[in-house]
Amino acid sequence: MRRVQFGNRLFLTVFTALGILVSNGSALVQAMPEASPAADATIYPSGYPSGRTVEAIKERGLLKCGVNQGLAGMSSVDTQGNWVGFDADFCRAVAAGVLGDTEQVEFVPLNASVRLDALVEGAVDLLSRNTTWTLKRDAGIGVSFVGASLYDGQGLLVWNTTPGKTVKDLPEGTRVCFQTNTTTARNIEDVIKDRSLSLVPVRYVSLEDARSGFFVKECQAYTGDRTAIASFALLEAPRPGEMRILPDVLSKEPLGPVVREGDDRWFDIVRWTLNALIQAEEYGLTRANVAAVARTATNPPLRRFLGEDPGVGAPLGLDDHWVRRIITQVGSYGEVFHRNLGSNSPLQLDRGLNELWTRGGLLYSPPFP
Ligand SMILES: N[C@@H](CCC(=O)N[C@@H](CS)C(=O)NCC(=O)O)C(=O)O
Repeated sequence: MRRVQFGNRLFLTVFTALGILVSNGSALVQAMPEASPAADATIYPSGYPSGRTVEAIKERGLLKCGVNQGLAGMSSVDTQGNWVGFDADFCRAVAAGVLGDTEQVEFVPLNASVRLDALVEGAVDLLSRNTTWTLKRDAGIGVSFVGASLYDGQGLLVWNTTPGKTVKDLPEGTRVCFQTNTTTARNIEDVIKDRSLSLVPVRYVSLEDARSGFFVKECQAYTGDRTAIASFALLEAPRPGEMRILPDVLSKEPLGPVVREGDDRWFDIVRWTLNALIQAEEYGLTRANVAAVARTATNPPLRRFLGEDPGVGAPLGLDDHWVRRIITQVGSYGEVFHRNLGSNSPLQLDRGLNELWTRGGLLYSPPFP
């Protein structure tokens, strides 16, 4: 296992300096022991070694899941105080499979700058937070992406007063606001260079500042993941009718769940949770029909998938009903998508690439046993 370079004290300092703790009762701080020279030597400050993530989750009866602090559609707190969104539902799916209940999640809100350090340091078991799978992240810093849960791409939001049909028509000197410590920042800088565009990058450390930079018209454009800017334009902007999203897709942004490197069992559980959501949709299973389908199923792989016959749990050290619980409590991939981002949500996003492979999309689960 690779040793993690981030010390406990550095971690606390970073978190404090960036002031990320908007969580329910500062859960993150409570999860961390006092910084001390002894604790500095501890790789995982929450008190468990890599390789025992599942045991630690079961002992505490809670999955610690890192999510966005507030990005409607992906993860945000609703008017009843519940975390909702596509990424939040993925946390719930993992909890349903491993712990038996979607309620057994502690949502830990994390900003762009600290999200991966938080995972490496053990403050969360899983990061499910609009995070793009890249080589540099997957191979370089002690974390592993289990797969892509949402195929996104980078886009541009502009005020209607800004002329231009696509990025290349934007007037010389157009100022573009964005958040640092994201793939967004690297991409826009690359695009400007590669296409010799005369756009002016305007960088902000916090999302709040980047957004308000755009709102108060310090910038004529804002760039980010297309899902995020759709959410931002429709649900957060004070005057949504006065802005538009350009058709450009500036990059590939495969967003996916991330785990700490060094625990293959945990990696497999999270990866196969994603596959289970996709496979459930391929079987046509929903929260509403899963019980009835299980009662009448004759197809052997489907019977095993739903725990009617044994086999789906043992390779992961789980019981044979883990997949069934996910579908009963959270639904299939399609239900999660539609509820949070698609036709049953205010965002009304198309499935696009996030359609099953059988319908021309990229979602493909390897077979179950
Ligand atoms: N997918 C990109 C961008 C992710 C990202 O953090 N986007 C920003 C802008 S929409 C965000 O969600 N910020 C929220 C925050 O920092 O609290 C990445 O992984 O770097």
